[in-house]
Amino acid sequence: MAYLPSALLASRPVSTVADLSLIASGKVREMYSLDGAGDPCLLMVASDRISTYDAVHPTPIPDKGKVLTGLSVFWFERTAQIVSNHLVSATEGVPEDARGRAIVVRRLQMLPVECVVRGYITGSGWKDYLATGKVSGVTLPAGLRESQQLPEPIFTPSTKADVGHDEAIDFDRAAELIGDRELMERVRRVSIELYSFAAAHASERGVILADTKFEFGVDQSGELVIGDEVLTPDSSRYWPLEGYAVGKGQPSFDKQYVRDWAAGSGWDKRPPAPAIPEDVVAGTRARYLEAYELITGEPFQRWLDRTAASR
Ligand code: Q0N
Repeated sequence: MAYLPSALLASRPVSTVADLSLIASGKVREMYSLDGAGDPCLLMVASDRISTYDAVHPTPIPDKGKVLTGLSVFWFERTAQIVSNHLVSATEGVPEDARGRAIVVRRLQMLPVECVVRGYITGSGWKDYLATGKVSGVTLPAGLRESQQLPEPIFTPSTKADVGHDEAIDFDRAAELIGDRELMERVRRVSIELYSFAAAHASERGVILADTKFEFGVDQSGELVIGDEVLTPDSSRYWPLEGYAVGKGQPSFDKQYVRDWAAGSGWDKRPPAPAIPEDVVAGTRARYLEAYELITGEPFQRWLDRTAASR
């Protein structure tokens, strides 16, 4: 075998995700270790898997992972003036078989709190409001109706429950969990600023950003950095402005085809989720591409070209 200097061996680009070690996995995404010559990095990979009613379907939605990754990168690039983020590269260091649906990120120490911002009252927030008049300890005005816009965006943190759903917590509990009240105050301010920035952008394009979830970490120097995916349809509720009306639940921009089909399919919404028919897959894929192009104002093909392997 030909001699290769060890420096070259160590930095040789990985050509397949299969060669990496998995360090964390979610329902539809994976995180791999990617420690090359430089800083400790990770590869965050978005799959084409889709979940509805908290269950993952066995049928993928082609290009969903690329749409979500492209949207995350779009928002990372446009919100860097608000807060630093973990994005390192969407090209260099991304294995060829993950191009377009993966990014190299900085390794952070993640804060154990999910940072939810709500501009509209819906989902678990609506349920909590009906039961208590509050969401995550934030008292809301009486008489709100489902899907109504709130007087101002609210920060409603939650924690990952051991099993089942995230658990709403109040600000004091969140501060306690991260052990630094000043840092938690910065997290809240930054979260609301990110939401407001993105909601204003979306509304110019005929889309309501009802709510969203951020995950933050700190880097080696202790600086606050936003991680995970940001402002994607998987981490946010995007509603078409057209047809929006208070007093009822709103259709989801991306998953409504699957939910409508599931409602008529006889599935009891408990795992395992059923296979998705071809026409529903095609309609859902079209919605993801439409969301990408609506929100970014750019053709999806430009993302594919930008991230295509050069060899
Ligand atoms: C990290 N998660 C949870 C499935 C799990 N930049 C980072 N550094 C270190 N750890 C993490 C990140 C990030 N982001 C976050 N697990 C590890 C959320 N997901 C992310 C996608 O894969």
